[in-house]
Amino acid sequence: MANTKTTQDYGADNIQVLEGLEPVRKRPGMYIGSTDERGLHHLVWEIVDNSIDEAIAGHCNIIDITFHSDGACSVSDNGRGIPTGIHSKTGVSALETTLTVLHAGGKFGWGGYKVSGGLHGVGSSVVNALSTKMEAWVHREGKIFYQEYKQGVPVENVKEIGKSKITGTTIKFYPDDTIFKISTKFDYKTVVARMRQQAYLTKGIQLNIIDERTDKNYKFYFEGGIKSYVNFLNKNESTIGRVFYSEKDKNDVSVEVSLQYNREFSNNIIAFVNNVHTPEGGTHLTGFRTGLTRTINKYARDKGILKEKDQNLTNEDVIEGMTAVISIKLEDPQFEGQTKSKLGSTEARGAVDSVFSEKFMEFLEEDPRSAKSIIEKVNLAAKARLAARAARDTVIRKWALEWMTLPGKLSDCSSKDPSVSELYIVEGDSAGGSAKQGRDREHQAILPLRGKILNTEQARIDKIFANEQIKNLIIALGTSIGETFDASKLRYHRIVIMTDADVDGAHIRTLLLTFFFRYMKEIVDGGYLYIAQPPLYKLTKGKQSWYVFNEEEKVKIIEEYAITWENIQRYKGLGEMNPEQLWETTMDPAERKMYKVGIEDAQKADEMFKVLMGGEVAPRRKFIQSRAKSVKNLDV
Ligand code: 0RA
Repeated sequence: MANTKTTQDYGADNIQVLEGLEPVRKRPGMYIGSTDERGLHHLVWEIVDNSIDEAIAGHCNIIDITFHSDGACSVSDNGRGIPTGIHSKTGVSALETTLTVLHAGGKFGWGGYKVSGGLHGVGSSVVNALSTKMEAWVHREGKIFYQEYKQGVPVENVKEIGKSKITGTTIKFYPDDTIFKISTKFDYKTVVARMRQQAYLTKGIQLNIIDERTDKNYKFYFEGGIKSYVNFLNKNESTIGRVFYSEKDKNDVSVEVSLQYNREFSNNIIAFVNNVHTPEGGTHLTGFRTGLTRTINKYARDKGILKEKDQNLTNEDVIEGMTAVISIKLEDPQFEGQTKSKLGSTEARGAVDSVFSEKFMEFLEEDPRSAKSIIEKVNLAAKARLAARAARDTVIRKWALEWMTLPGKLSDCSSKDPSVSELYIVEGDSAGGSAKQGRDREHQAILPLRGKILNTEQARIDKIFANEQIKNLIIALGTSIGETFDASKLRYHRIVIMTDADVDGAHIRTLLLTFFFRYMKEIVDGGYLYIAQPPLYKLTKGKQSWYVFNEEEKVKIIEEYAITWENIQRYKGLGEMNPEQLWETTMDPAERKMYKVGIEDAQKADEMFKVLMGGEVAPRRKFIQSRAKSVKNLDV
């Protein structure tokens, strides 16, 4: 095998760098994370990232990603073409080396580079190893070079197959179904979403997705790069001031920042290192926050808006309602934290702080209208913060005694062990009554909610504290809220939202979800939140009866047992069920169906909540109109 030959022929000092591909096939998860659909798509990202690197280096501006009808994926770029000359260390062509040798680190002696894919850049050789077949075409020096591989092993040497007037690289691969047992089918939507993000992050690049299996295609090109990204993120918001954008290198760190304020209270700051999202933040984000806070304070003070010496805007004030994208590129980034997605490189902090502060101050000076509305916005946030703190202190003081006692509405369970305790949040007093009688008293607590709870997307924290329904809920949960929130004090590890299967029920459920998303996200992240699934119908035939949970099931049973319509009982609300029925169908752990609430796509959920619950009416109307038909199934 070519790989074995390399290590033997070129000495021990190369062994650390060069390794055969056998370990990749033995333990694919170690290289691509998993062998499910995620891992499968990882192969595409890996190959595309290499072409994007060529674009970042300034040598390529078009990348085609094609899904062929025979199951292959190919990626073509118009870069310089991977060198096909003999690599001095391995004695084989650079092309073959790139595609057959596992890179330790990812940097290569022949002038290769690796900027993108900081977290997953394992190299094209890994993709090759996990493919039944791979083919490479290189247009370079007026010629076309070609090589084919099977499971990572070259079929023959690189050969010349023709002449060419262009330059570029095409890699085509067939994922191995003995490795990707679940599926080898690439998902168009997943690829489109990823390529959209990559296109934003690489200004001026054109990404074409061509799906020959379905004849669909998609083109991405954003002249503005991350500025276009900020516009996209703010598309449903009422914005404040113009979009800020800057780009500059400092001490070998390339820094790109774009931002714009809107009227929301929350912020949406997304950071990338070498085109990889860093949800845990890190030094680049710290640099941005410090620079932002200092610059706005200085500007406001210089302009006489902040008068008293000790009056200062906090970071919390200046990021309220901010949409920002921070994208930095640096060589050899260091990551830390649990998921290794928090940037630790110290040089990033200073570089982002200094580049951003300088350019943002220029922006404020040169665009006084934007500056004025931004300062007004952050000043308002500061005022609200002080007022909210005062109000909260008063409320908390008033509550201090109440915190000790559980709300009278709550029918608690006898177990004090959170891991086996459940809290049912039930719509209305009558359903609450049934649930209370039907429940397992040892493990199930019932909290009835009367009427509508507060729309927490629009309300400030002081209002939330004053709302009776929410107050009961917070006390029952035991965690407190806001700065004093403590997930370890949670009294129930299953919190079940149980509402009627009608529009009102859906509304209350959405309000509760909004509350948890906004103020107790850890409860969602921790997997503690559930939605109960009460039956829609009860079907009876003679002495037999069935509870059914959806229309399909209903039709099936009706046809099977020839049930007549007069028999069919539709539950309009939970209150119509007696305690035994409620227990049997919805609360008995052995029989019930529940949906676990998770944040599959936090950004999407956030957008959805904003559209549905936020202050802007137009996007909500648009959303509801566009979904009018499917709104019945609005299960968030
Ligand atoms: C290093 C050097 C050169 C080209 C590339 C890398 C390269 C790699 C990939 C991977 C996918 N597409 C690519 N395109 C180019 C050539 C250096 C030179 O010509 O001087």
